[in-house]
Amino acid sequence: MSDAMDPVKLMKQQVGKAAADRVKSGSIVGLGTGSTTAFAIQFLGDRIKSGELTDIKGVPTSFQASVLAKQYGIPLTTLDEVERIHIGIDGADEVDPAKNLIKGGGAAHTREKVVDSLAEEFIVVVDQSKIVDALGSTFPVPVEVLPMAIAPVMRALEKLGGKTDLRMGVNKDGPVITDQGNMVIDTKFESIANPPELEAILNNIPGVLENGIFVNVTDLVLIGEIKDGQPIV
Ligand code: ABF
Repeated sequence: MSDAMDPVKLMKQQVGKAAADRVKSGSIVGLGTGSTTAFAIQFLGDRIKSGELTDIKGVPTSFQASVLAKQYGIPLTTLDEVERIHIGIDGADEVDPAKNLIKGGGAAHTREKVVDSLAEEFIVVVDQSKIVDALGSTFPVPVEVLPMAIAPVMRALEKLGGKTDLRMGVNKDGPVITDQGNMVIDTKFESIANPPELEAILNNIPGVLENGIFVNVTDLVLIGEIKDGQPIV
């Protein structure tokens, strides 16, 4: 099967397009990270190129998002220059029934939380596999940590009942380094009964920059699935 025919890829494309279609001319757009959002960025660029969308500025959540935005011709701005973000589009690793999220599989959750939480309308783009009954069912909570505080933060996370793993790069020859120059401790909890409480507790550990629990941020979840071999949103 050729790459273009891969139904999962087609489904991500459709979800990304559905999100990009909701952007209106004159908007400041939060540009998320990950493979699904990458399609939204591509479709936004297509709409700008065709002249259908005008006066768009993007606020990237990561180096990856800014590279893609430049590649697809989306003008960028920063939070120093704009007072509002009209619409944000981003992926997630888990989504619970209250639309709370676990994010950070791409190690970009610190900037994502800044940008996503400022969006007046925040849209999450995911496939069906990311929908869970309760956060933490499948995915660990990514915790971004100052490198000099890795050991004490790991001990503090273990004391809270988390199973910790310093995230390593694909070749396992060194830790993943975030866009801010920090490291990520993936922390698996048996269950997360109270996401807002755990989010606050984790961020209160000295040395922690941000964790991947996102509460009360999401307005809309666009879910892609494959039915009878066909991708649908
Ligand atoms: C970012 O990319 C993350 O917060 C999340 O971890 C991941 C989702 O990526 P994908 O769309 O590739 O599954 O949004």
